Amino acid sequence: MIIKKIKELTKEEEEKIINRNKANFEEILPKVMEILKDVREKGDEAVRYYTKMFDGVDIENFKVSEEEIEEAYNLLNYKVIEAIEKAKENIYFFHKKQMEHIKDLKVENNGIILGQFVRAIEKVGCYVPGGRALYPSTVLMTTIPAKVAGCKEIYITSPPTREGKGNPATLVAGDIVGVSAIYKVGGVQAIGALAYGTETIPKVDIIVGPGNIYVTVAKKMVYGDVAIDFLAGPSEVLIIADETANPQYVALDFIAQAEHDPNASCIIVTTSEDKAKEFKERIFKEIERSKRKDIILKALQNSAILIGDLDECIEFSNKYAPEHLEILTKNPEEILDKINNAGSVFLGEYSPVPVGDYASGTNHVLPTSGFARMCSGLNVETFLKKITYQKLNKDSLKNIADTVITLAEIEGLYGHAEAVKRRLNK
Ligand code: HSO
Ligand code: ZN
Repeated sequence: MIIKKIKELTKEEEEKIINRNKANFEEILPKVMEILKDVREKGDEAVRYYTKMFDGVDIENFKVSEEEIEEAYNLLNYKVIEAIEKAKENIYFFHKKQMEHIKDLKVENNGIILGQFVRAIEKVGCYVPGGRALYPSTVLMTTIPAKVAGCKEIYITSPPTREGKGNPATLVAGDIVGVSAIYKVGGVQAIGALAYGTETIPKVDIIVGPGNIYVTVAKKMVYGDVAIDFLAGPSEVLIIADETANPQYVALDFIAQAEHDPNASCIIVTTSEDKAKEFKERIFKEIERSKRKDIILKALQNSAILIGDLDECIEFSNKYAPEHLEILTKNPEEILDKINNAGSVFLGEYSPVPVGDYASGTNHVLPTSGFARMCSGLNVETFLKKITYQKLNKDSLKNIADTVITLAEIEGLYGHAEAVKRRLNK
């Protein structure tokens, strides 16, 4: 873990931190393409073959049955079910508010009526990871915005266990939101199935949700056949901390991110050199207590504690464009104005990232690896299209005719010009 003044970082050190997790897509691309092609050509048969190969289980029917969902409810403690319900309520609340801000548009310019209306994407595939990252919370975060947007069909795919079952919490979360179907399929084969459709798994219009590097490359490759949300890599946090920040909280939030993934990246930028030392000590103390010590120790290699004045800290944060940004300073709101790049921001010492991960209502599917420079996290707009329209009459057509005809002729598209001219007997 680098501990240094921002100003004293070498170019290489800075690039290593900023360009974290630039995944080597080329290396795994041939394998991914082969699986996608097989799924496209052979459908369920290929999905079954790769499920056997990667998940080690023979599955005849991928679709989760009603009995399996009932069984899943019985396996879960009622407290878990209640927590899913409560989180669902809050996530619905926030995403419904987002939806209230989306309005149709109708204006007039020089007699031309111009408008825009909003429609939901019809069929959605939500990828929910299994394996090390087993996230029933991701069911809520991917399906609820689609529901609120008004998508008609919402499907979940998630890898099966070794016993060929679905994760009980994933199944229950899907049932509580009310999705169209859940399929026990993961990996590249799931992305292929959703992109091209198989005998049992429907072709969708958009695939969303995080996954491992294979899933991510697969999403990149099917883009065009379907839409995708964005490419999500290992989780990350950047914490801006001044001299008022509580070192215990900083350390806990650092660990809460690092425990996700050996490739997770945790950056602290602080105005206080003394605090930097304290943060480091606390972090190492907490690592000793952690159940996921091995993962966290690996994540330290992609992590750093950097020191600078507040403006330098903010500038670095904007350059890094973190998935999660925590602002632990005296007046966090004052800094918010200067934040240009971040997936989601957590203000003040009582707003740890895990609250947003699970239950406050904002989405946890967020752009990583610097993607927050040009991309938003999952939200209702991910699932909406804006369709524009116009209506002219003879007068407004007359008014604009010369402009259109001149531009059409300079492009050599005389048919375009004619479509206007002949209406006006020109
Ligand atoms: N921090 C993760 C989301 C998550 N955390 C799910 C716990 N479960 C990516 O935003
Ligand atoms: Zn998390």
